[in-house]
Amino acid sequence: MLNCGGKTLDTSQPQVMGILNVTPDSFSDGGIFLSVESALVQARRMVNEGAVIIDVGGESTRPGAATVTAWQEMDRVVPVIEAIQRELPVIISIDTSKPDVMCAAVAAGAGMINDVRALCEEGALQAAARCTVPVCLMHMQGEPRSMQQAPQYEDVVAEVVAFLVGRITVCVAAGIPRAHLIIDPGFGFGKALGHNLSLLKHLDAFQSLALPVLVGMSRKSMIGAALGQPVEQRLPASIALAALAVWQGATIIRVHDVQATVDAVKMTWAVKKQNQ
Ligand code: YH5
Repeated sequence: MLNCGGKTLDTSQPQVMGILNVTPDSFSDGGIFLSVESALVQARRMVNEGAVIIDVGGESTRPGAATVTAWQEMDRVVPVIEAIQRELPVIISIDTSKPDVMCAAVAAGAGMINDVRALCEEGALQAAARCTVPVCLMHMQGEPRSMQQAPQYEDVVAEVVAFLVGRITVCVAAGIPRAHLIIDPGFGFGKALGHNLSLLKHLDAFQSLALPVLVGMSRKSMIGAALGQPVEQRLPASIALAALAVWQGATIIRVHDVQATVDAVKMTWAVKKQNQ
């Protein structure tokens, strides 16, 4: 059980996290009210479909995406977090690397920090320690702008595990309880197809850290690279990847398509827990 700012997350069985992007390109209209309303509609739907966590992100990490200031990011995510917190019985995760956004989001009701930069930004470690909510530490090689240019590893699994071990040590030294940490190999973040496949094939290696494992593979380019499919045709493959992750011990599955993933996760879990 994880205490996510007053709401409990049961980590003894796999859970689905729904993705809620609140970057301007995810809305046709720029108006604040309209974007909060449409974010709420999406969040409601994901909760009805079985999402236990909603991951709210206001910064695009796509290669080539515009950089945003902390103020811009807060303007986008805080009203959405407040609205979800008011209405829905769900844990809200804030997908950010910026210390000021972490604090503002947690003050608005977020119960988890999801940082693709693993609290490496200036001040993020201290901010997260003061927030006292669970933190997901993700591995990335390089920076979003250039990470996919020439990802290189000698042994991708060992290197990602070693990076996370190092970040866990740094977090604990900064006052974040080990029991508040979640780890993520960072599928697609500075990884070629073979690296992503190795990480999934050996995902059980992350169990050695004895922390909940979060994975995000939904609709990602690794599927495009393996199958040659455009993003709108990646649901069946995303489901297969989610099932394989659960089979190997993943606890939180971050996805766009909640309903289909919840079914796949429940079924995989039923087989995994079957004792005979
Ligand atoms: C993650 O893995 N990923 S944002 C490209 C796509 C589809 C999806 C075009 N935040 C993760 O979801 N946080 C993101 O295909 C994340 N783990 C954690 N913890 C990228 C994304 C995406 C990118």
